[in-house]
Amino acid sequence: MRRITLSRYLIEEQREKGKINADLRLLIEVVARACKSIAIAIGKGGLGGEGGILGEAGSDNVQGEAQKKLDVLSNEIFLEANEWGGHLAGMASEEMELPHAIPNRYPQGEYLLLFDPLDGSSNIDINVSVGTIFSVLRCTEGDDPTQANAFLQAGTRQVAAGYAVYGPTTLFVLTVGDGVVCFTLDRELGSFVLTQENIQIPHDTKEFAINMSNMRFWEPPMQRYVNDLLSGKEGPRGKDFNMRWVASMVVDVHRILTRGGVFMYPLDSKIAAQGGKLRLLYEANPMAFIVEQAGGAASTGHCNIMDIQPSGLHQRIPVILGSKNEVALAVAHHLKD
Ligand code: P6P
Repeated sequence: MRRITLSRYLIEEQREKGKINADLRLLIEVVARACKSIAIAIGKGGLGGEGGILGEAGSDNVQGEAQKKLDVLSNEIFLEANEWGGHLAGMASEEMELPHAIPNRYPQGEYLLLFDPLDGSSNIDINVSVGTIFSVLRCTEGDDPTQANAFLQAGTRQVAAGYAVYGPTTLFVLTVGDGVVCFTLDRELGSFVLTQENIQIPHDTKEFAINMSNMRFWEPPMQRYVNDLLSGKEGPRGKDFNMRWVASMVVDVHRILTRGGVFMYPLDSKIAAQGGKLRLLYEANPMAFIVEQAGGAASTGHCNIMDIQPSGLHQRIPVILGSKNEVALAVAHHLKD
């Protein structure tokens, strides 16, 4: 494979395909640089700073979830890296209730950056891979980027999305609407190098990802669908299935991008009042954009995720995404009811 760095890939997407402009190219490069900084911080684990950077921060985020020290640090890294470049109108994060306004001392750009700075952070203390998820929108003319309303745009309006995986290797997966590419951090160079291009998710699969401990709380369609998977060869599917659940969405989605599968976090009666577990704007939408660009599908069970008109910055929704024929079968169960 050609040894293409992220910078060269972005320049070629801009110069030869006109897929992005200079500001979006700068935005993505700055996001990738912030992910490198997060990877370094995570790599220090218990060695970083006084008493290490593992463990609880002693605060809760807007979701009411106990923050890890690295949640707070990763959020700060993203804000500091992105606010001065002149490419952003504003930022929104899982870790902050309200949007982050670009300080007046810096110029403003046309883009809105939404992110989950450290997804799967419950895995940090047990040294399991975690990641960062980001989504890019344009600020609509006349919208106030300091207000949540400017960010409440359907996923189909995303201009770019991606994630980083902090694992045995540090990966940066990206779409700018021209397919999905994956870069691997060359730690000697300090650059992300293209290692997979035109990623395609197999349309069928024998592997599903879901937190089975919630089964008794699911709605009937999801129970029926998963029971069919569990029935295996003797059941209506006529084949056996394997199950994986890392509890880091970025890792479960990256496995699906790599070898197919279906990832589900359905409604359950414990979280029905919240609308689901995963957040629409900075988890479900960016992952849906990536999965669809890789030939997969992403649904709530009742509609395509990217068609949803958001009602709130931290809105949660049920998620079924991955191999498109498998997603279609899960959706069919929901449409029967
Ligand atoms: P559970 C991580 O907290 C996260 O938001 C996703 O990354 C992951 O898929 C899910 O929650 C795990 O949820 O209920 O299995 O801990």
